[in-house]
Amino acid sequence: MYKVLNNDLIKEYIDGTPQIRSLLLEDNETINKLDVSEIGDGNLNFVYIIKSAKKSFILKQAVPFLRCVGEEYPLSRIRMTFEIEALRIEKEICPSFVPEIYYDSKDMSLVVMQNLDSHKILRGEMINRETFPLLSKHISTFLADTLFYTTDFYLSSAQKKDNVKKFINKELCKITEDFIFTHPYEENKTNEYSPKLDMREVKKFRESLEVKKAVAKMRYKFMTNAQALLHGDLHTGSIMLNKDETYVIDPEFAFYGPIGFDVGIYLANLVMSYFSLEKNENSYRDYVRGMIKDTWDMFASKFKANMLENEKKLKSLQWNYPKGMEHFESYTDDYIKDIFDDSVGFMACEMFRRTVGLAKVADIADIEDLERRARIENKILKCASKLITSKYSQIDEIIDEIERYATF
Ligand code: SR1
Ligand code: MG
Repeated sequence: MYKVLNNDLIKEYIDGTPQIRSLLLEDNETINKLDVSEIGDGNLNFVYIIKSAKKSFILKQAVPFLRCVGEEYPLSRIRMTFEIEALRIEKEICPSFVPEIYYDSKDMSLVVMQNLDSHKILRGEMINRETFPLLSKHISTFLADTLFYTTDFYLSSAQKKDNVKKFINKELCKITEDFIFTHPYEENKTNEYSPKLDMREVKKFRESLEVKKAVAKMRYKFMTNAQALLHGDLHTGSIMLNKDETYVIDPEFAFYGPIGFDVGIYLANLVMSYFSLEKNENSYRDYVRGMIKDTWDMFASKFKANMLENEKKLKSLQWNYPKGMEHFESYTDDYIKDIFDDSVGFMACEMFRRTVGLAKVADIADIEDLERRARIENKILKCASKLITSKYSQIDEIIDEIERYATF
């Protein structure tokens, strides 16, 4: 039966659950030998690290409300079931980028997994100006593979539809629909503005026909375009890494949606880190610019390779004629261009919501000089308005645009 755990109840729970007790303790050892601490700083769940002399693991539990708001915002615990199912699929596709799961309980809405104790959260690492030479290679592979091997291009028609049904993640999709695509563009009590933010800038994008129509289009795509199984919340707080390894965590928002959503959310978080840099941080600026470019370029070429390799294997009748592969390649290029356009649109939506919505990014929210913070936020809002209302054909144009708005 479900109950919300705390430091003491976790020990009792482990004592009564042989599958996880045996990971930590010998039969004759007492549960008091365990060290339990809550380390969660996310918006939704509670995360504990549990250590014994021999091992440690992470226990993550969903509670029946939204953690960052409190019990007055009920949220069903089913999100943990989506997280567990998504972790399993992602692990199968990308074993080296997804933590090991040791145990799960849908009744208790919890998962017990690998403690990534030699890894840190990417957002914090970027705030500390750390660099990771393998990150873009790893993340672009995670994106290209999870987002290709869950599409209709790879799965059978029936399997894809079963997956779509399995991942009808109504409540967390509604959170995204509200907090990314709705509330930031209206007067809403959940919005939060930094004290010195120029509210004229907020009014401007909220009352721009072009911006409102473009956001409405992205919202509708998010709700209807079931292309692939998305992570659904791939910001820099959902990645743990060190110089050699990269892990993607927290896929509770997983559902079948537009591929550009995962790509765009990740890129937007790099862009916001870029905007947060000080004038003299030239080399880190080059590094972040390189991350944006490499992530997109490597994602696009790996996704294309997946498409072509798979089509060759299947030799489907549709393209089985002398110029067929050439035509399929051209179709693939068009498909990837659509993903690019979507990624830019979703990137802009994430920039708006992290500036005026409830959930901020520490890269900017932790800037103590409030005048400087507001100046950066104004630039982000202007840049997001431009990105979402313009047409681009390649990533370098996006990077140039961002640079123009960041104006150091
Ligand atoms: C209101 S919940 C805020 C956000 O936390 C998660 O990480 C998602 O990004 C969600 O939109
Ligand atoms: Mg999360």
